[in-house]
Amino acid sequence: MESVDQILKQALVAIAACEELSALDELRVQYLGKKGQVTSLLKTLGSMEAELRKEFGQAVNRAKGELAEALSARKRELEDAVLNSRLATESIDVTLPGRGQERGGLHPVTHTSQRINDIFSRLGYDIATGPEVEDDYYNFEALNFSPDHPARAMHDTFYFGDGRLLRTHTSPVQVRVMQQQGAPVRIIAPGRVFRSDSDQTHTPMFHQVEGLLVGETVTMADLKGVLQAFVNAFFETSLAMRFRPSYFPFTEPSAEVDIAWHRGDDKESGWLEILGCGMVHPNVLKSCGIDSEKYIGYAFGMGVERLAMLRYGVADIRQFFENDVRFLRQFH
Ligand code: 2NL
Repeated sequence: MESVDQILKQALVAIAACEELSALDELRVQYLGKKGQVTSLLKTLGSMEAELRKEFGQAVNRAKGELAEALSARKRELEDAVLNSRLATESIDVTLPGRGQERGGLHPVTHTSQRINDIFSRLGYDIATGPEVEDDYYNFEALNFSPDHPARAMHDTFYFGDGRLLRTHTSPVQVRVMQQQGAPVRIIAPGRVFRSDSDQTHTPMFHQVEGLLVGETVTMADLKGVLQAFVNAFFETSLAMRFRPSYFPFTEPSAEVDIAWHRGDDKESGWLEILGCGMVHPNVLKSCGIDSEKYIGYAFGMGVERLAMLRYGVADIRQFFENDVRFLRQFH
C-alpha cells in the first residue's frame, strides 16, 4: 500500500513539474502504459491473499483514476499555454493600415477617344468599327484616290506585299457600312491607323475618329453646326471656329477646321487646325452603292492624340507611347 502511495506522489509531482506535452505523454506511458509502474502493481495481485488483494486492487485503481485525471488536467493546461503564446505572438493587429492596392487609370488617349465617342453618341451617331488590315480597294480605291496619289506611295503606307496594307485612316469602316446598310447613315468610326511617319507630332500608329452622315438633305452648314457643337463640348467652352478651304480626294468641297486657341503666351495663341472635313465626293457614294443623285453626305476626321495634346498641353506626341508611368500617372 505504501508503494502505491509513493508511486502516486512521485507521479503527481512529476506531472505538476512537466512543461512539455511530449514529456507528459512519456509520463503517462511510464505510469499507466502496458509496462508502466502502476500497471505493474496490478500484476502483483495474483500472489496476494484475498482480503489484501481487494484492498490493494481498489487502492491501485483509485491511484490510476487520480493519475489519469492529473494527466489530462495538466495536458489541458499545457495546451492552453501553447495556444495563448501563439495568440500572443501570431495575433494580427487589424487596426494597422493595409498594404494598399495601386489604382490604375485609363491611358489619356483611351480617355480622349471615349470622350469623343460619348459626345457624338449624344448627337445620335452610332459607333462602327472594322479591321486594321485592309486592302487597296477599301483604303484608297473606293475613296476616290487616284492611282498615283502620293498617300499610296510606299513611304506613307505600310504594305504587307500581298495586296494587304495597314489602313491609313478609318474611312474603310465607313465604306463597309455604306455598302452593307446603304443610306441613310450616321456613324463615327474610331480606331488605330498607321502611317510611315515619325516626329514630334507624328507616330507610325495613331488614333483617329472619323464621322459620316448621309441623307437626302444634308448641307455643309449642318456639318459646321455639328462640328461647332463637338468642339464646344470637347473643350468645355465656346470656341470660335472657322472653315478653311482644303483638299481631300474623298470630299468635295473640303475644309480644314481651325479653332481660336488661347493658351500661354502669344506664340501658342491664334488659329489652330484641329480636324478635316467636307461633303462626301459623289464618286465615293457611287463606289459604295449609294445613289449620288438622291443622297448627299458630309464627313470629317480627327486625330485623337492631337486633340489629347491640346486638351492636356502635351508638346510631344511620342510621350503617349513611351508608357513612362510618371507621365501617365498625371492623367489619373
Ligand atoms: C483628317 C481629315 C477626313 C474624311 C476624313 C471621309 C470618309 C468617307 C468619305 C468621305 Cl467614307 N470622307 N472621311 C473626310 C474629310 C476629312 O479626315 O485630317 N483626319 C485626321
